[in-house]
Amino acid sequence: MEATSTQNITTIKPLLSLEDKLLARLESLRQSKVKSATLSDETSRAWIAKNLALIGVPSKLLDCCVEILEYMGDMRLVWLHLQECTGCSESLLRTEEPGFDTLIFDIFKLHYHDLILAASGHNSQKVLESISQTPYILLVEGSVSMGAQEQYITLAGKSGYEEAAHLIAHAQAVLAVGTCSSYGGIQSAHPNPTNSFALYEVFPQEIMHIPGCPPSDKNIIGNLLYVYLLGELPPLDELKRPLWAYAKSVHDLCERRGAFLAGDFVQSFDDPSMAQGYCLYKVGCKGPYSFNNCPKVKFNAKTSWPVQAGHGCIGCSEPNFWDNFGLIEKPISNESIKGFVPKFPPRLEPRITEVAYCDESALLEEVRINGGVLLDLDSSVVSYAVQKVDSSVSLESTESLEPVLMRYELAAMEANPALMLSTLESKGKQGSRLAQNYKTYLESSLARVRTLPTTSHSTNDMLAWLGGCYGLLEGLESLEDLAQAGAELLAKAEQFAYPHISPLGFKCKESSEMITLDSSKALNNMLAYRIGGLDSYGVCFSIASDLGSAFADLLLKWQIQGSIYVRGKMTTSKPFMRALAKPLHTKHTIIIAQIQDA
Ligand code: FSX
Ligand code: SF4
Ligand code: F3S
Repeated sequence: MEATSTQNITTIKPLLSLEDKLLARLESLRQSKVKSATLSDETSRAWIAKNLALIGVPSKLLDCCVEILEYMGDMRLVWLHLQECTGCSESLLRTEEPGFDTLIFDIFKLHYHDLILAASGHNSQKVLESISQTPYILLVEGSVSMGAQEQYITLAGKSGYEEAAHLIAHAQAVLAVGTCSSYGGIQSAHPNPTNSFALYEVFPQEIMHIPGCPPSDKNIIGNLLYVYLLGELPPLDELKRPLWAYAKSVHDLCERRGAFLAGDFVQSFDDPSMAQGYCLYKVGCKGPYSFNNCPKVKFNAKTSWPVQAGHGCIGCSEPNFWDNFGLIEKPISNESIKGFVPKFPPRLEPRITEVAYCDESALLEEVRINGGVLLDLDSSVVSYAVQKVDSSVSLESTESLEPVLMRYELAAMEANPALMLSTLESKGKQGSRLAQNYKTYLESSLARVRTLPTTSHSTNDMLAWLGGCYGLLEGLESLEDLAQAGAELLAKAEQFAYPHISPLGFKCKESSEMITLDSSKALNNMLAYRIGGLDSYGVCFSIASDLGSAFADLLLKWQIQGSIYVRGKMTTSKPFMRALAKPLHTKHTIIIAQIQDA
């Protein structure tokens, strides 16, 4: 076993660092090309240095990068307009330091862009046609009409589809600029009268997405710079967005995040607290569900961004955002989906096998011998198999390979909502402010929580603890049947009409045979979302999903081998199981274990 893993390490080629890649690329350019630009002036160097920081290239590589760009001086850019509002071009035009002119004449050479081209008519068409002799990178703004509607967008007599197909086929790289070309945008929103599509739905070539309606100039330029420097696309997420710009949510980076966590929400657009930096979730901000770096890079020469200007994020860089995020100025809720025709991607339904065992010890022996984990959420025990490694035994010996079972118990958690609330109040300024807002805005829940006894109700029964959370959110008459309240929470989670999970931040932490579900951050978040107007269905859905992710993260950290057996009432919750399976199902078989008495 040990010997094999060592062999694997030596046969895997280590991934090249960004630095190695850049140095290797410069070397190969030196051997294959001559320089076709000079960028050693201070303005160009300062600009390049600033934008290297944006895409994560260390500043010590400035000279190397300047030289690469000098070799790339013969590369041309073609910007094709299909169905769009020209907002993406407008966004780029407002770039600063250096101005747009330096950008398109010195650093990148813009060959064709019909909005700013001096030529028009036949002459502009000739400019576009002349590109066939030169290497070029294609940027496409706008979606493409297809079928009987193909002629809804034409350029010099050709359909948008024909022109795009020709240019995409011969480009060195294709960048979809804006949400329209990336995901269809407003044109393909219901009822899509021009039968328009995103580029990736029509063309087979690899296309990188720079979504946003519009995207910031920084995200357009940064990605172009990356492609010029590295000669390849940057690392992308599953929606083909570059991670350097789209890995974090708008909410993660937002300057009003502190107000969100304190439960301080702008109540309406004429509310003076808008200017005090209160959070815009209640007036519709979709920042928690939108992945983009707007708070960091901003727009219009870094002047501002939507939330700074006083309007919530509308999710403009997410697929089908016009149809999928409910009402623009209200939080998503089951109520708001009425009358909408959303285009949600199909939910991942993990392939789950059900297996019956006559007793628990038989299943545990199975896990021990064949590897795997038993997540027993009813008895709150997690058991998993590991290879026993004894360093005193030689590697050739098979004795050291006997697997053993590790056993962790879930630490008890406080399930009395009245005590959860008093803990919150004692958690610093932000916690007490949140508790205060809870009292103001969730008055009816509070009234019922106040009638509960203040004795501790500590439990490691997951469902009972969820019952306590539900009590805190919605109020609870008594502590007698917490498990019933927990089941209600899971039932509500099932009914949420949207796929958007409001991130809460549960974490599983391990220490000497115990697992502690760290819920301190998650409890604050769930209350903040509820105070901010996310409906009860949405909060319950997020709790079940986030818990599933927390357990998945634990298993990922343990690097479990083999099948994942899950047992208990939580397995009936689809949101929980989906989130648990999402990061695990490609490597593991997920099995619901039914254990009967022998
Ligand atoms: Fe407009 Fe661009 Fe939106 Fe689309 O931006 S700002 S409609 S993403 O293609 O022009
Ligand atoms: Fe910012 Fe919107 Fe998140 Fe509030 S909900 S913190 S305004 S991103
Ligand atoms: Fe768009 Fe939201 Fe940024 S609306 S511009 S992704 S803040």
